[in-house]
Amino acid sequence: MTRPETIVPETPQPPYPIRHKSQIISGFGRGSSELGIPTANIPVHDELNNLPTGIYYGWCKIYPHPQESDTTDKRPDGQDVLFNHGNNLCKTDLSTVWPMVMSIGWNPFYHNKTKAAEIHIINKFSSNFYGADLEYVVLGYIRPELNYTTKEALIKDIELDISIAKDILKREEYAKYEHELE
Ligand code: RBF
Ligand code: MG
Repeated sequence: MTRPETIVPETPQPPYPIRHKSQIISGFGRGSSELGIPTANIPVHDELNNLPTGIYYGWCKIYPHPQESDTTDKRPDGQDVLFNHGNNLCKTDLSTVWPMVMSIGWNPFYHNKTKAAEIHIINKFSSNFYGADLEYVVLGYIRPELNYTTKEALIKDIELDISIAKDILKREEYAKYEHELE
């Protein structure tokens, strides 16, 4: 399938806005290391599970998880991940409402066996924040999940998603939802 054109309504249409707060869980660890596009994985709760698989846009905010000490968790492949629960983030990282893109689905390029929901925050952070809480509001749909013949083609499409999301979120009718998370 070739990438279909993104249709953007004047204002977010039902079922959007979809707003939630979830704790970041460990993913496959590929976003950062393989694609250079880190994603915060979150549980696929019912409201996300009911959406068509694909790529979405919206706003999000990070909160340190109310827990003082670091812990470790295991990735699906058994590798250990350090959970700092967002305690290392600076004031600006925590007070900003960030633009985001979200992927919900099976990652056909990687043949995942379970459905994942992942948020890429459009900003360069100096460290990770596994175990922190993410509050997010999903405002619309960009495109379906696609398969690719190369990793570079997947990265190129994700970069286009990011640029589309940034443009949409600048529009007044979409920008105003930023204040719902403040
Ligand atoms: N994976 C796919 O297999 N196909 C896609 O079309 C696809 N689109 C994505 C779009 C965005 C904005 C993001 C953040 C991720 C996307 N992914 C896609 C998921 C990607 O494969 C995943 O983030 C990494 O494998 C890390 O888990
Ligand atoms: Mg991830």
